[in-house]
Amino acid sequence: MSIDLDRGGILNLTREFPGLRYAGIGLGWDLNPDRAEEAFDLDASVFMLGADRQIPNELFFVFYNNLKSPDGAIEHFGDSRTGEGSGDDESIEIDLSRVSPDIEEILFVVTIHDSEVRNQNFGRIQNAFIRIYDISTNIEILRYNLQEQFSQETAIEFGKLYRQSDAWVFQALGCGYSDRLQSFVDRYAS
Ligand SMILES: [Ca+2]
Ligand SMILES: [Ca+2]
Repeated sequence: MSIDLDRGGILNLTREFPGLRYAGIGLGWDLNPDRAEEAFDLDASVFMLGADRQIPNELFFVFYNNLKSPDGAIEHFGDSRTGEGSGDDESIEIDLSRVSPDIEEILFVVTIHDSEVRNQNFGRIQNAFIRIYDISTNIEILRYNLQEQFSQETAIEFGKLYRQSDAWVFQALGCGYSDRLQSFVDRYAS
């Protein structure tokens, strides 16, 4: 049965699911119905961080223009331009066995494309979630529905995977920022 996490909640994936190798990360969101006519494009991105919380090089920043990490561990599937539908809007696949040993943390961020130009923020988004499923069985392992009310935020860290001894642990984050994607690149590639 899938485990529901609240903000800040953690789950030790390796301990609870020892056989897990291919993890699917599904991220979803919907527009508030009253603004559904508007062009509103959310993008999921992944930062693979070393012990210094920096990406080893720019290729460890996986997003719509760099769909695979250089260690072959992560592949980003699809760029939903609308968020239509209740299932995953964007998804990422991870082969946990192939993550570079230099990588200590895998951070999942969702940003609003052209938020400044379009004057958009997460106040108009509802039903946001991140979930993890086992790709080999298609069974959902955990889900974090972002219950928090966001308003001015234009970027949200949905969650992260991090190493703890020999295990991978997931933490639900739900941390909002008034940032563009470039601000995250600046922060994690300084
Ligand atoms: Ca998108
Ligand atoms: Ca959706």
